[in-house]
Amino acid sequence: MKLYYKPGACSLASHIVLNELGADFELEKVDTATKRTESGADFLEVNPNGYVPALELKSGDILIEGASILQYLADQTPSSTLAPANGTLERARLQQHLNFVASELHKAFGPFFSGRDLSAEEREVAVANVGKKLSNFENILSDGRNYLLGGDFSVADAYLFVVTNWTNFVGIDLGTWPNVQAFLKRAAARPAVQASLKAEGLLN
Ligand SMILES: N[C@@H](CCC(=O)N[C@@H](CS)C(=O)NCC(=O)O)C(=O)O
Repeated sequence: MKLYYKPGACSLASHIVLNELGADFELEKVDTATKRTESGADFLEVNPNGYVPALELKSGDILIEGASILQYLADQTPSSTLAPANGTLERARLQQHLNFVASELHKAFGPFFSGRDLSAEEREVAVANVGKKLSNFENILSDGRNYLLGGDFSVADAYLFVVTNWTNFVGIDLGTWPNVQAFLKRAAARPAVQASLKAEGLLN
């Protein structure tokens, strides 16, 4: 398998899950501005939408969309605790969290990554919007659970980790969301997370 990624981007969640599973995989870095991969290939031939993550399977099939890739990877090892069995309420709950991270929290960071400087007012609106979405997870984690589904780290936690970690890059203080802050620290300490951050050049 080959994961097309950009350092620190949402593709990091798939990278973390590959490492959590101990999977055999290669990485290929993508410059999403030029749409070229590090080997010089045209990334638009891999994903015509031009964004990471994209997963190339041994068969040559390409899977895109982070939430699909994460679940596909977990399902390759049914004994793993990264995703509950298909058809169960727990699996639907996992999908609820994945969808919220993708369509609500991830998208709320859009203004920060627009490539232009935000005015003070625009920044205030964008920070408030991220905060509103973080509160969803603050509430879920407020019963003392370690991870979104309860005890075990799941693929939704990998995605939530990556996106909440962006608060460090855009200067949002997580002090208002102490349970999310503790979650971030807990997830960051996982060996698979550390290995992925290191491989993407995000740790010294
Ligand atoms: N709907 C896609 C969105 C992926 C996405 O937003 N990727 C970003 C990085 S986090 C990207 O590659 N942006 C570069 C671009 O769109 O040119 C998914 O959920 O996988």
